Amino acid sequence: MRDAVTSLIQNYDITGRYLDRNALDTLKSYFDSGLARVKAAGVINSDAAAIVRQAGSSLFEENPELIRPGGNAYTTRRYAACLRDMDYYLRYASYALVAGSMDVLDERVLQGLRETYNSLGVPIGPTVRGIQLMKDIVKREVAAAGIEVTDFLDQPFDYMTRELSEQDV
Ligand SMILES: CCC1=C(C)/C(=C/C2=NC(=C\c3[nH]c(/C=C4\NC(=O)[C@H](C)[C@H]4CC)c(C)c3CCC(=O)O)/C(CCC(=O)O)=C2C)NC1=O
Repeated sequence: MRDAVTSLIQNYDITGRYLDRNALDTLKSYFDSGLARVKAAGVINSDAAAIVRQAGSSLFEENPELIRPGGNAYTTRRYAACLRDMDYYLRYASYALVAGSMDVLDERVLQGLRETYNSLGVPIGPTVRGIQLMKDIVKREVAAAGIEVTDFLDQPFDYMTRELSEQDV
């Protein structure tokens, strides 16, 4: 599992280069946003259960067929599995925010996920919508906490969305 710094060092080491202007700019921007990343993870941590619950309610309001007979989140077990998945996405998003790298998402969350979902009939569209709803809530809460540098917030949520939605060619 890599973070912004180890990824960069690995890339430069492969070709035996010193850290050039580009590398230093990348590092500077990561460290400049460091405290804000940590604070954002703190906001997520302090309200994770409510974020998941709220995003889940909105998702089922928008897509009531999911929790009706025949829906993938119908029955208490599958409903709980769905919210548990949302909780995974939120927790790993908070790790990726702090790491400044999406590597943890590739390694721990996304690998084989689409295949698993396809085999269980878990619909990707609404899953992605759930991830986006959590993103919106997190952005609101982070802004409300007065954290200023926040352009990194979308990244992990949008990354998971993109990777999950990607079509096989
Ligand atoms: C940390 C990385 C990680 C992820 C991401 C993960 C996902 C994951 N979600 C699963 C199931 C599931 N996932 C869902 C999710 C949903 N159904 C819907 O209709 C909604 C759109 C959506 C919620 C937003 C459901 C309902 C199941 C159970 C499906 C079944 O057993 O029939 C399964 C199958 C095994 C199980 O039930 O536990 C996995 C592996 N597991 C992991 O270890």
